[in-house]
Amino acid sequence: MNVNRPYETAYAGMATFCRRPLVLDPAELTGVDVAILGAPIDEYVTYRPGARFGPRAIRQADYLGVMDQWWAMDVGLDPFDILNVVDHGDLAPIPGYPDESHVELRKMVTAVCAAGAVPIVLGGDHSIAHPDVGAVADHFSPSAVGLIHFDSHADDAWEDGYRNHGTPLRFLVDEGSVKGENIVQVGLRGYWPPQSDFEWARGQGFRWHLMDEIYERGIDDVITDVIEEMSGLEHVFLSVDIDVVDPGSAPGTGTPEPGGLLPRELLKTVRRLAKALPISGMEVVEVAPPYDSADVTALLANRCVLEALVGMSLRRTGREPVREPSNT
Ligand SMILES: [Mn+2]
Repeated sequence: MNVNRPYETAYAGMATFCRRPLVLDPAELTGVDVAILGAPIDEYVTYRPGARFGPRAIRQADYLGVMDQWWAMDVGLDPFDILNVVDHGDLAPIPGYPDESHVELRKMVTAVCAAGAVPIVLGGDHSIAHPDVGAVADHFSPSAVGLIHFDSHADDAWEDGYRNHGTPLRFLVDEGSVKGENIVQVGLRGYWPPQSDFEWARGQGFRWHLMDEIYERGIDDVITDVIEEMSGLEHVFLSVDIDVVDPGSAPGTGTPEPGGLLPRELLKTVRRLAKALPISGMEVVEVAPPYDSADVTALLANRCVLEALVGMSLRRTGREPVREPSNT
């Protein structure tokens, strides 16, 4: 037994995302394909706080630790064999000053884009979509960025002009970062926002797929439409509010709305979208560990990022998914 071997277990040592190398200096991101960073801020929630603890929980929600190979058995590849993925650490939040934190986050995401890497941001409340998507849109301007938004809430509310986690899409459209016609929303349900906000969004050219439509048609057909709706765009940002998933499966979130997606539907969908579309940025937000149970929400967010990496790997290699053959 070699007692000097390095930490290999998931419960020992420091947790970066899937034990990827920690690269804090943006100057060292050259050659990196994907940089994962945390945005531990939640001052802009309208109900229960706690998403500031999301990034740490998502990194820690991993029982595998150090492995030579992350074999995606449903697909037939190891994403870390194909993509150079690093953990870029966390935004240093300024507690109580979310606007200042947003400014710093925007700089951080901009630096990742400038290095040629795809930023994947672990939230944090959903107000961070404004700096996250805004930075990516600015970087690629004048080329348009499309936004696929998974959420139970539309997050494009007017709210008398106030910023909160229900208004980032309004800010993005009003400032011209993303055109309404390049936004597609998936999984909306419940009782918020009010009809006037849907009227505004319709006028801006937003498209959306309510949960009721997904029940009736099935997720795969709806996502085929989403891919079509994003066609022609060279850059797509994937924004995943974990509350798009049913709170029975993702209770660790601040504003749960019953009747959502199944975890497997979200995971398969994210993989499919990342294969089909040019993902230039992503965020997984609203994981609030204080309301979680047995880490299931944090683990789902962790795997959501992992499936995006698998999809991006398929796209990079031009491969079709090949399942590990059954041995029956
Ligand atoms: Mn949201």
